[in-house]
Amino acid sequence: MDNELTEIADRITSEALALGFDVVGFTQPDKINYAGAHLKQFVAQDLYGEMGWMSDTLERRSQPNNLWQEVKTVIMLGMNYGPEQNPLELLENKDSAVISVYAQGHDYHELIKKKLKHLARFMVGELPKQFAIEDDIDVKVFVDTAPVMEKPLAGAAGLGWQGKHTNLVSKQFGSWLFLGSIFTTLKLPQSQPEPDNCGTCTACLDICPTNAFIQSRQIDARKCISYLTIEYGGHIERELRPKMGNRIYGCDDCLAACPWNKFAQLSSEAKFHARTELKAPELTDLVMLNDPDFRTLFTASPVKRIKRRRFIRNVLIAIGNSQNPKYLPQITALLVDEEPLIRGAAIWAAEQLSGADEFSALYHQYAGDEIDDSVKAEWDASLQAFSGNALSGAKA
Ligand code: B12
Ligand code: SF4
Ligand code: SF4
Repeated sequence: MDNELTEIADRITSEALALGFDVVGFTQPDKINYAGAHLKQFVAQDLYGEMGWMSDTLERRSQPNNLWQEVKTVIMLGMNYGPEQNPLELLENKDSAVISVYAQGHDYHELIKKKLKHLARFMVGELPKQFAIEDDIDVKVFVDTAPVMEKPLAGAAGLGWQGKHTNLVSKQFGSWLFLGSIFTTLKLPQSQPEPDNCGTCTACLDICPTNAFIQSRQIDARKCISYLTIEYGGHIERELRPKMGNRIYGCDDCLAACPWNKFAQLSSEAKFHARTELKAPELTDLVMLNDPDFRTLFTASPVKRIKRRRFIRNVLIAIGNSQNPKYLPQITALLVDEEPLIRGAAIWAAEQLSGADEFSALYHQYAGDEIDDSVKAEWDASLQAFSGNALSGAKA
């Protein structure tokens, strides 16, 4: 019987690899009981910001059996999305934007979900024909947005270990693995978990531009640039804006700093390769995108999800960090954009790139007509920054 279960697991593995997954492992739902306590701590400390679904789904997420009572085995699958170029190199050109590696190609949710469903159909339809399985096989597939703790499960299933940056690191693929899972009622043998191979290294914690790590393996999502640029829908805190540099969608710094990336390889999935126009697009081209052009440029890309409003906010922050006054005419045009979020970011960008007289002229021309309170507050904060700096002689 045990031999047959091992054969079934091997058959699932070979099918998954044929479908394009790079790593596969098996674990049982009770192997991550420790993670539920950490998740509860994360939620209790309010580290999740506006991702309200984290507290809403807390009980279901904290243990796979709370999500689905009947699950006996969790199959964890990983796809390598290793980039061609070290993403840290792109941070140097302040006039081009950096989109995180995972979003430079095709949306992984869609692609992985399709493959997971394929594998699930194989398990339900083909396995019973090939093996003497008495009970019906039931399966559910999950990727990313579902209430599943993918990283601890992947660690338990031997795909790698949770590094100090909290993401799963693999000896073979470094930090560049997307994760997905299949829950099944079939009881299968477990894989050997991978031990923690971080040792005394702290490269990922040290590199974080916003100091988002409270300690090793504990992130304050509210400070993470990935959260700020993708999940957060408001005016980003003023102190964090300069630290964002030219990162306009997500951030890869902690991932890219990991020494285990030395064994990483370019993804074998062509759809994950960077689209040329998304590798290092010019800020000047991005900032003027209207809604239809934004949708066209980001067709099938995860970037589309944040809509033009958040996207242009992010681009304007990158422009504010460029130290290049050539953008002032474009910024000025956006001071009257219909979106308050965009007007607010345009004010901050104008503050960064103009002198006191120029800013004062903009203030007198536009601030009086502003009707949104949050944008009025941006005008006031920028004006105050000028008067504060004028006193210290820093910005005039
Ligand atoms: C919410 C979320 C985010 C949030 C929060 C990030 C985070 N680290 O939790 C934000 C928006 C910031 C984010 C950013 C990113 N994300 Co994200 N995200 C998720 C999501 C949906 C849930 C993660 C979660 O549950 N977080 C809550 C915390 C509590 O969980 P945790 O980190 O697993 O917590 C463990 C440790 O922190 C530890 N712990 C907690 N407290 C304490 C205390 C002590 C004392 C100790 C010792 C340990 C400890 O125990 C916990 C359990 O093991 C998952 C998909 C999923 N369903 O799992 C993707 C996921 C984690 N994201 C992913 C990616 C790729 C990213 C980015 C790289 C994207 C980018 N380039 O911008 C960044 C990386 C930022 C980073 N350093 O984490 C991938 C990671 C793949 C991998 N190899 O691990 C996932 C798995 C999506 C996927 N299906 O592939 N993400
Ligand atoms: S993704 Fe960037 S901002 Fe977020 S924790 Fe990592 S280095 Fe810090
Ligand atoms: S950079 Fe160092 S500490 Fe961070 S995950 Fe990689 S090995 Fe671990």
